[in-house]
Amino acid sequence: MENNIIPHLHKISKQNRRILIGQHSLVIWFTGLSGSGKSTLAGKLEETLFKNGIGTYILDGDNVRMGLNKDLSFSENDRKENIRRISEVSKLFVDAGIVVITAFISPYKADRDMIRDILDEKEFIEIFVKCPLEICEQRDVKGLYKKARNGEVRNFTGINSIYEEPIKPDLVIETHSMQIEECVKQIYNYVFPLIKQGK
Ligand code: ADX
Repeated sequence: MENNIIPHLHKISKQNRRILIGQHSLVIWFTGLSGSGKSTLAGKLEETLFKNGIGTYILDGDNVRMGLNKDLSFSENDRKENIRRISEVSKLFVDAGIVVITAFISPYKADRDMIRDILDEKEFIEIFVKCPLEICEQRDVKGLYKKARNGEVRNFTGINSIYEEPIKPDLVIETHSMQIEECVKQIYNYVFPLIKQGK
C-alpha cells in the first residue's frame, strides 16, 4: 500500500533500553473466560515481579475499555479491534523495555496468533487461565453471567459468544484447582528467568 509514510529510525534502540533497565522486555498474555482469574493473577504477578526489581505495566480489559477502547463493543469485529490495538500498545511497551502483563478474554485464536506474529521471538508468553464455565458462572464476581442468562447482556463469552481455547499455550493455569499463591508462583518461576536472561 502506498501511504508515503517512512519510519524514522531513532538512535536509542530497544536493546539499549533493555540494557539500561536490566531486563528482557516481553508480553505476558493472559487469556481465559470472564471470571477465570486473569486480572487477579495479573495483579499478584505484577506485585511479585515488582518486589524482585522488574519494571512492569498491566493492560486490563475492563480498564482499557474505559479509555483507549471505549468506542468498542463486544461484537466479533470490535473484539478483534480491541486486541489489535492492545497488541500494538504492548509492542510499544516492549520497545520501551517494559514487561507487559495483559488480562483480556481475547477469545479468538487468530487474534492471539497475530500478537505473537507482530512481536519478535521470545517476546510473547501465552498463559491460558483455565477454569470451567460453571465455576466462572458460580463466582460471577460482576453479576454479568446472571445478566447474560437473563438476556440483559448480549454476546457474552461462554454463554452466547465463543471462546476458542489455546492449542499450545506456554502455560496452563487451572485457577479452580490451585490456590492463587501457587498459581502465581508457577507463573513467576516460568517468566522470571526469561525476563532476567532473555532465554
Ligand atoms: S475481549 O473479548 O474483547 O478480549 P475484554 O477482556 O476486553 O474482552 O473485556 C472483558 C470484560 O468486559 C469482562 O471481564 C466483563 O467484565 C466485561 N464484559 C461486558 N460485556 C461483555 C460481553 N458481552 N462478553 C464478555 N465480557 C463482557
